[in-house]
Amino acid sequence: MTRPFVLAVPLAALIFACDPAPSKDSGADSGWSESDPPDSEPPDETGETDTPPDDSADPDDTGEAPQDDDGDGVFTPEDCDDGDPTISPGADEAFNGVDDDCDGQIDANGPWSGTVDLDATATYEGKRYTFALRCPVTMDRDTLYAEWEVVCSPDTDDEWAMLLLGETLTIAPLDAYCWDLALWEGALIVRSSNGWDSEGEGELRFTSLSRATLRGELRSVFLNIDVEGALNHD
Ligand SMILES: [Ca+2]
Ligand SMILES: [Ca+2]
Ligand SMILES: [Ca+2]
Repeated sequence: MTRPFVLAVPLAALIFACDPAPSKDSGADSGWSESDPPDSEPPDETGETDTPPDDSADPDDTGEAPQDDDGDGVFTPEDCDDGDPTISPGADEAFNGVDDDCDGQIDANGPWSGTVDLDATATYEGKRYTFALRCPVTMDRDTLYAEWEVVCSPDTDDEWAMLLLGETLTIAPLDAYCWDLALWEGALIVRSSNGWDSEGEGELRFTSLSRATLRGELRSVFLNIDVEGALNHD
């Protein structure tokens, strides 16, 4: 009785060592494993307790947690530059080529408008004629590019204005590129609807993020023009 029983133990141990998985299908020997003294615990419970710890590590990877790496008190994504504490919503916008207040606009880009006063003196056949006009200005600024235009409409009842200036007098920069964030300087062109044009010098200075001043002058043998006025950010 005792010898066959002792020999069965090492054979069963070899089967489990070579093939650990198929414990379910070894039902032919189940009568032996349940009655054997060393296997006192139920086999089903020991197999299931190994899996739960693996599931607890993964689930919270998809959401991005708000961060405030630059310590300015504004968290992402509201902070449009979380590497610079001087940039956040509510910060002061400055002429620096950067969107400081996270409003999507660099400095004071976008549309501007205003008016300039134009004083023109024309010399024609030995006589001097003076004209004073108030002209609208429009500008579209994109950081270092400020495309602006002054369109003057002289009095159509003034025959000398119609003859010397034309119905429309347009003033614009020849090159609208600003080399300085707060200043444009360069040549401007004055065009008349009468068919003539002439060049002068101009300056557009951004005195603040909401205001700019425009000055221009044209000096020729027959016509002197001074332009001065202001634009405001729309
Ligand atoms: Ca921040
Ligand atoms: Ca920031
Ligand atoms: Ca800025």
